[in-house]
Amino acid sequence: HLVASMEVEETYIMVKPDGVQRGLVGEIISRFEKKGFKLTGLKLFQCPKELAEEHYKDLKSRPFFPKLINYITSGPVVCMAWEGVGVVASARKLIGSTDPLQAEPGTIRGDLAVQTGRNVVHGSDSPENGKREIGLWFKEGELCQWIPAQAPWLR
Ligand code: FUP
Repeated sequence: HLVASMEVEETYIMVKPDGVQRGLVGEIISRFEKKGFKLTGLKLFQCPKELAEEHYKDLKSRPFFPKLINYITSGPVVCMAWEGVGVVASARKLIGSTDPLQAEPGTIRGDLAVQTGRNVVHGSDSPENGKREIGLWFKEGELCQWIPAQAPWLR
């Protein structure tokens, strides 16, 4: 079990349109950088409706689905791929609960948001979805594999 828990994972993190509009991009990126995860992909992107629907396909039957798609496509988002040991679950902790009013202070949503429908950031909920979502949002040449020269402990 020790070996399994040390596995390097990748997760898809996205600053949603409200985060971009409110000028929270730098603040949100900082939280993951300071934690010690490695950025492997980053871009500002206007999401087409079809991609938003594919990304959230598991929520298709939910009543809020049309509003969710409108929200995600309402302006540019910042797409990120992050890599690290245990990054999927750790990023979810840094992000906080889906409902920002329930999210703990110290988390991104707990500190920066009040509405579930405007919760500023997305993070993959499993290593499988991390891979799936990075594949959806990034083309191959857009990702970088690198070793932090001054900080090999981030590897
Ligand atoms: P999370 O993994 O925390 O992003 O939450 P979910 O995958 O359950 O939901 C995805 C997005 O759907 C949320 F970020 C916001 C939206 N949502 C609503 O608008 N209303 C809800 O009741 C639940 C989710």
